[in-house]
Amino acid sequence: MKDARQRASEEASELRKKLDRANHQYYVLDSPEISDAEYDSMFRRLVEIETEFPGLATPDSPTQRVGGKPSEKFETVTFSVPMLSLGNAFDLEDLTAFDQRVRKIAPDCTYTTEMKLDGLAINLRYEKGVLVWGATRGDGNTGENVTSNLKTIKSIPLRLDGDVPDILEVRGEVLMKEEELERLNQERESMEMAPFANARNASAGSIRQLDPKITASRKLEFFAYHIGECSERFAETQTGILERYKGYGFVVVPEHKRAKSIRECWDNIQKIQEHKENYPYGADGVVIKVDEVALQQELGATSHEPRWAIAFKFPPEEAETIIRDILPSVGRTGAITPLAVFDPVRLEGSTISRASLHNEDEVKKLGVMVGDHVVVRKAGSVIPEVVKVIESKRTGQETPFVMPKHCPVCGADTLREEGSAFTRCTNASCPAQVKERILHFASRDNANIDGIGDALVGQLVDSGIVKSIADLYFLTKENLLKQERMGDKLATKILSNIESSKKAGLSRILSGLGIMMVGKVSARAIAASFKNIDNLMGASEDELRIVEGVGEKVSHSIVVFFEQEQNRELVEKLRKAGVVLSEEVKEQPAGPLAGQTVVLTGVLESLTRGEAEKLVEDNGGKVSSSVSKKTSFVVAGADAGSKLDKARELGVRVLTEKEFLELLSQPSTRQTPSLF
Ligand code: 0OX
Repeated sequence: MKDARQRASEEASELRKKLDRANHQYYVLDSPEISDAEYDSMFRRLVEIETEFPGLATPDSPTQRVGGKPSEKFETVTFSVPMLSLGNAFDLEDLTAFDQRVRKIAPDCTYTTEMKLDGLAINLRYEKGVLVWGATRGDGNTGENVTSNLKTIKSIPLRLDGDVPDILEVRGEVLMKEEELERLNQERESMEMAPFANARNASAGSIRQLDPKITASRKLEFFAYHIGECSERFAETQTGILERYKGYGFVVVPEHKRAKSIRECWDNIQKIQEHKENYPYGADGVVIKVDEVALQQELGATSHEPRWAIAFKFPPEEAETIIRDILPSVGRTGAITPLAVFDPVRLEGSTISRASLHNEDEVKKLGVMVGDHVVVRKAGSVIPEVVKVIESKRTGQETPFVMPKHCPVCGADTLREEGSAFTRCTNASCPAQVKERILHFASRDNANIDGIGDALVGQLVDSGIVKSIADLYFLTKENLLKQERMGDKLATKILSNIESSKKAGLSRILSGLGIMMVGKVSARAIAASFKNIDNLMGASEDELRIVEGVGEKVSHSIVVFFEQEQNRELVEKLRKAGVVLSEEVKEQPAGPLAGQTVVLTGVLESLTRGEAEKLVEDNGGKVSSSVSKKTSFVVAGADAGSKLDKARELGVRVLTEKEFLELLSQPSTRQTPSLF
C-alpha cells in the first residue's frame, strides 16, 4: 500500500503538470482552458502539499513563482559564452555594407529579420530541463543572478519537457506592454514616486527588485531569441532555434521571417515599421541575422558584437510642441542650465515636457525663445532634446531667454568665467547646489545610500537640518520622522543605510565629493595610489599627475578643492562621523605584468576583449582605455585605429596578440609601483 507521502508526491506532480499547462495556455497561447477559480484551487492544494511535505517542493514547481525571500544583493554569475550586444545600422547603406562584409565570408547565406524588443536581455540556464538560474546581461561576461524574480514571470517555463539538451541557455528579452507601463506609472504617481521613463527602465527596475513579490506584481513577459551555452548542436538555423523554443513553450521574438537578400530584409523592415505603432510592446528596431548557425560561427564576433547580426534602429520619433518657459536650473557645481518647458508630447512610449538646453551658447545656437514652435525628440531614445525651431510659425510675440544675473534659488551673483560655457551661482552654500551635491554623494556609484532621494533631500536642506554632505552622518531618527511621508520603519532603514555607507571606502567617497573632473574611474585610481585622504590632501599637482589618467586639469582641480577651508572642514566632519577615508589595500596579484598598464585595441583573433582584460588583470597588470606615456604597452589587433597611432607617436611598445600571449608565459622582474 502506498504511504501518504507517496500519494502526496504523485498528486503534487499531477497538479504541477496541470498548472504548467494552464499557465502556458493563459500566458503564452492567450487561450485559457480552465477558470481562474479552478487554477486557484489547484494552486492552493499544491501549496498545502508542499507545506505538509517540504521535501516534495521542487525548484520548478509553479509555487516557486510567487517569490521567495528578498535578497540582500544579487550574486553575480559568469557566462561561459559571453552575452554579446549588436552593432547598429541606420539606413540601407549601412545594411548594404553589412551584407558585403557578410558575403565575403558567407556568399550564399540566408538572413532572418525579427523585431528588436527594447527590454532587458536575460540568460536562462536549464540543466537537464530544469531552470537552474537566470541572469541579466551585466557587462556581457558577468551578470546579476535574478532567478527568484525571473521565476515570477509566467511565460518563462520552469521545466522543459521532451528532448532537451543537458545544458541549454535560452537568451531573450524581458519587458512589459506599454499599457502596463502606463498603469504602473499611474500607480507610482499616486504614491508620489517618479514615473519610469520607458518600458525598458520599468522592466529593468522590476527585475532588479530585491523583493520578488514586487517583481511578481508587474506584468513582465519573456521573449526568446538566442542561445548561449548548449551541450549539443541545438539547431541548424536561427529559425530552427526559435521553432524548437516554441516547442518548449517559450514565446519567441515576434515578426521573425527569412529573407534571401538584404533587399528582402529591407522590405521586411519597411513592413514592420509601418505597423509598429499597433504593436503592444516597445520595439526600437529590427535585428537582421544570418540564418545558418554554421555560417554564424564562421563569421564569428568582434570583442563585443557578432559579425553575423546587426540591429537596424528605427529613426527617432519627432514631435512638434510649444515652448512655454525656459527656466534657469542650478546644478551641483552651481552651473545654471536653461531648461525648456513645453506642452507635453508622447514620444517613443513616454510623455515628455522638459528638455535641457545645456547652456547659454546652445540656446543662442538653436535660436529658441519662449513661445516658439519647436521639434523635439529623444536623443538615443532616452534624453529629451529640442532639435529645431519652426521659424515659419513665429508670431513676433516670442521672448528670448536671458541668463539671470542673480541665482534664481539663493539670489547670489552669477558669474560666467572666461573660456567657460557655463554661468554659475557663486554661492557654494546655495541650497540648490547643496541638494544636488548631497544627491550626487548618496547616489549608487558613490556612497550608495538608498532612500536619500530628491524629495527627502529637498526637505532636509530646506529645513536647515542638512547643510553639507557630512550632516547626513549626524541625522537622528527624530530629524527624519519630522519629514513628510516618513515612518519609523523607513527612518530606521535610511539610518542603517547611512551607517553602512561609512564603509564605502575612499574611492567612492572621493567621487561622491563632486570634485570637478574627478569621476568614478579617476577616483578609483587616485584612491589606489594615495591609500588615504591625508596622503591625498597633502599631495602636490606633480605628485597627483603620477597617477594613471590624472592630467594637468584634474590634478589642479583636486589641489584647489582641498585648499578650500570649507572642503577641509567637510573632510574633518566626515572623519569625526566615522566615515572610512582610506582604501583597503588590495594585494596586486603577482605575475609577468605586475605594475604594468596595458591598452587593448582593435579586434583580437583568439581572445574576446573580456578574456584579454581578465588575462592582463590575472597576471598582475592593469587595463587602461587610453594611451599615454605611462602605458607599458599596447596590444593591437585587426583594424586598430587612433590608439595605435597614439602609441606609435609616443613611442609606446606595440605587441601583436601572439606576442602578448608569449609574454605571459615568461617570468617577470618588474615590481608594482606604489606611492605609499
Ligand atoms: C532584441 C534582440 C536582441 C543577441 C546576440 C547576438 C544576436 N532586443 O529583440 N539581440 C538579438 O540577437 C543578438 N536578437 C534580438 N531579437
